[in-house]
Amino acid sequence: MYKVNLIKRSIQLTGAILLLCIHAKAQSPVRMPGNIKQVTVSGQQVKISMDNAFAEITVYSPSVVRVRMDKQPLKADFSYAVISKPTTTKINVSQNTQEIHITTDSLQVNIGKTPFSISFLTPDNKVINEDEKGLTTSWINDQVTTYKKLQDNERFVGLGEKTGNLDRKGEAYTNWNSDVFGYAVNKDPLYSTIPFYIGIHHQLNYGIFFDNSYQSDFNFGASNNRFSSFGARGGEMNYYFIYHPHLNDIIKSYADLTGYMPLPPLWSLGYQQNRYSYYPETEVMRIAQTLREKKVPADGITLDIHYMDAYKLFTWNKDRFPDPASMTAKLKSMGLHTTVIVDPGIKVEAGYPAYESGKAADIFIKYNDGENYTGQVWPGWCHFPDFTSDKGRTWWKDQLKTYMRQGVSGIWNDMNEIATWGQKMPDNVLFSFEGHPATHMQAHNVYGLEMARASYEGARAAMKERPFVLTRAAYAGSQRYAALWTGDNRAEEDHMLLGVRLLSSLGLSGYSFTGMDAGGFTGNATVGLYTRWMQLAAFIPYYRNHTQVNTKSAEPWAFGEEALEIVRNYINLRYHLLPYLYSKMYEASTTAMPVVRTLAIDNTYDAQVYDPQFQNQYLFGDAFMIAPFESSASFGKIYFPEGKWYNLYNDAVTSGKKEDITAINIKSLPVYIKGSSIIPMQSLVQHTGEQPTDTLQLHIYKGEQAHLFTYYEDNGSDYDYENEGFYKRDIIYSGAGGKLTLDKVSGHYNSKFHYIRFILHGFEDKQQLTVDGKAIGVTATSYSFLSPISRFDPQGTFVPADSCKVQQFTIANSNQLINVDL
Ligand code: NBV
Repeated sequence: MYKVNLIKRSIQLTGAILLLCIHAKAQSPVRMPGNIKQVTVSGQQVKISMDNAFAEITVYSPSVVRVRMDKQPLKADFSYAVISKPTTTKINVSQNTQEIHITTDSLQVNIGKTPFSISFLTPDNKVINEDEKGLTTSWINDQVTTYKKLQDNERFVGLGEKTGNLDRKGEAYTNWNSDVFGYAVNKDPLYSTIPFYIGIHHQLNYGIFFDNSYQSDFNFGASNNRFSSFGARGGEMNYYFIYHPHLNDIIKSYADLTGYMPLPPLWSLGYQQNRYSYYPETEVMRIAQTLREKKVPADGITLDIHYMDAYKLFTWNKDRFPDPASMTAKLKSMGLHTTVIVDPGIKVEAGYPAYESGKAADIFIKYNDGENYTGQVWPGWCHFPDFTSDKGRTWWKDQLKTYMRQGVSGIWNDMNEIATWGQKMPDNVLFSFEGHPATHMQAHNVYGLEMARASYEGARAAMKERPFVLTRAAYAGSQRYAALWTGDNRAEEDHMLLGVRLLSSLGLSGYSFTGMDAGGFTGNATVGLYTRWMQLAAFIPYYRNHTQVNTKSAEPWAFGEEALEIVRNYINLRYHLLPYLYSKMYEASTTAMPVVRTLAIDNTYDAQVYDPQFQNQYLFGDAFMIAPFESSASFGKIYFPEGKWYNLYNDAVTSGKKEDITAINIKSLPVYIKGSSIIPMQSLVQHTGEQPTDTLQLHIYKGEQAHLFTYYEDNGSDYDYENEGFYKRDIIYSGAGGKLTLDKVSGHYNSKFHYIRFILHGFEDKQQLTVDGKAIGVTATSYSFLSPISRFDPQGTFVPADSCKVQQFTIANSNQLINVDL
């Protein structure tokens, strides 16, 4: 009996222990991938099965490797962001019991087998990035996260439109496109999702693009000292690892995956006057005439929601705008292009043509029971087009044609997060996702991207000229279709400075055509803040002044005569700089090198550029360093990175790698030119349709470094440039050697400039120099980038602006090689 009992007990005990073990294992709410069980290599791809997960590692190029993982076998591949396929790359794959080893010419990938973990190394075995052992990739229910070891002194930059410091170390962020009216300077998330960041440590840089459209979370060592991580609330782990020694190449590889911006129409780089809202037509015309009378150069006027009849999309309020086509024509004859706002909400109203035709075409997003989703926004209760279906986009493109027929040149996509009153669109609303239905949870962050796509493709198809398309919400890839502005900021000093960082971060994230509401959207700017912000925005690609309904007027003349003079000076300078800016936008469209360039791109390992007191400084293109300060500042501390820097206004030189304190006043924004820069400029015009004089001014700044500037010109309006209808030449300054070469021109467009005036800064006084071996006379003159200002003179006469002592000479422009010995 006793024996039987003992046996029974021990059986019970073993059972209990066994149960406990099973229970403990099954109970961990965090699911790990486990050990690798099977490996299949096919071409550039390694397929892996693990105890609890599946993975696919694909080499896209020597520097780009994609990692996909899921709890179940991987589904068919699909992305709204990525438009490229792997390029044929020489790789080598080997394995032993411990690990799989993949090598390319630029990178080694080591995949640990027991358990799964991945690390990326340079060819000479330096760790660039590695999974945090023990955490690697895991799932909590449907949420998937990858944890990377936090490297010593690691920095993180990018992640698109994100508040906070340039270096994001210690911060965490969420991506969920949100309508954030009058957001706080530390608000997160804002309107767009660009899940791409760059990590920097030990003189190594890498990029990670996490392509997952669900709500995603990034942690750069916030509340922990162990890892950086990225994860999403659904979908698969799907990231691209990019390694290059230089940040610009990392950004370019990201653009190779997600696309480049199209070359914008030249007019969209001119100044654009906005307000919520200009109406009726007489008011629009008054603004247009005042711009011209007051000699404020401008190229665009934007119509906000009040142009519509009761906010109904694709309609005009006929009392306010009786004949839109004739109004846009009148504006065009004055050199002003019209942009109209479009919101995705289509009012549910019997008889309203857009509603009826949308219903008939069955293009609205729906609940899972098939009923159209109805949400409330400007016009009242609305349905929303499904931009994730071809049918939805085609319907939208068709509707847009009305605007194009009426002479509209720009489409401004607003509220496309999707924003609805209450902002909580139900999760069980379904989107087509190109025929593979997805819930709102998966589709939310790409809705803005696909709306921008439909608007771009629609406008492009309906007009001969290039359209201007603007968007508020975005996902990675939106740069292919639209410019982006940073939404409803506030007329406050720290918002102006935050705006600069948002644009710098967007630039790091492949977005070059960006801007912000200069002057601030909510509230009323002080005269100083308005003036400073408008100066700053002259050095931002999308130059827009905008303000909220019921705020004070914010046109350049609304802040008094002095502010007008100063602001006009900078708008003038912007127009003088159009040949430079257009060339830089061309560069961005071909290399993704941003136009608002944080100093971290060229000075990645210089700790000073991340210092919060210097982090707002940026380069506009490659030549201008802008130092933004609060408008009330009378002194500012500036950091000059390596190189030689000229004060824009008087050519005073500061050598690099040092801080300097400078006196600041509101009449001029602190701007410095990097030694060796090449800056093409033109004479003043009131709009881009007006011809400048036929002389291109080519400013050359003496420096030690060699420098190449690609000069680019075309007709600025249509697609002829796709058939070589451009005028392009490399201009090379040898630096120390003192030689300047204008390479042979490529393309068959005739430059508008028949002469080139060389304006030399910092060169010795010479009476002559040689061009193509022939001596040519040089004149010493003074040169001012700004016009005199009356403000500082109590007598009312003009006080001359600061000027630079330069040397000038002019030659006839020729398409052949031109050699100048400086
Ligand atoms: O359409 C009105 C505004 C627009 O002016 C602004 O630029 C957008 O960001 N729009 C938001 C709608 C809501 C404003 C409170």
